[in-house]
Amino acid sequence: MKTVYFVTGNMGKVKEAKALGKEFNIEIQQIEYEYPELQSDDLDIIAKYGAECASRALNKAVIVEDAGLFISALREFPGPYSAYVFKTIGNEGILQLMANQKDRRADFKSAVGYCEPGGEAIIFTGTVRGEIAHETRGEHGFGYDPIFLYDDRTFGELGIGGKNKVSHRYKALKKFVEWIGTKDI
Ligand code: ITT
Repeated sequence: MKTVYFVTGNMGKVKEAKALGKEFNIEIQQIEYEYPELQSDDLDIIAKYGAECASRALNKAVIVEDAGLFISALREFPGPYSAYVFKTIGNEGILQLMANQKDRRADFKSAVGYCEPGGEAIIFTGTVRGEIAHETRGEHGFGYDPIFLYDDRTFGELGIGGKNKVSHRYKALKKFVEWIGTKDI
């Protein structure tokens, strides 16, 4: 079985990646290492730089992932600043910003960067369209999951099984594992 090293401090991401790994017969192992995060509006650029730094520092082939919530009515806020905004204003803050908004469309986006030491990163992306709920719902997941409505349920209500069928992260990681499956690594 192939082993893929996922550099992240986010256990929610690790659980989802491990569930996908089971499905595709790939072992996902977490490495906790804080690689530098570029300031950019573009998740691909952040993931590319992060994967290159992490693989060089750890001298290993690794993946990193950068993800974010892009809300249409807020002109794509919080986007690449999603981690910081979650830590500061959180879901309640987003619900307040959206209180009088009719347009509730939002996208979760994911960019997975794979890099071998000294090499250039390859990027795999995934997006899921949903809506911002009017209140938090559900106990599963992490981050913005309780306010992200997919059809009539939030990701917080869906749990990993349901979320992994449709999520941004699942789509990006699936592209990656399908690609790595064809490589002799
Ligand atoms: P690492 O960088 O260590 O992987 P992180 O939590 O800092 O972990 P990001 O920089 O990608 O990850 O931050 C994205 C933030 O966006 C994350 O902290 C969550 O608050 C939110 N987010 C991303 N994907 C999400 C998802 O699937 N469900 C809910 N919130 C998500």
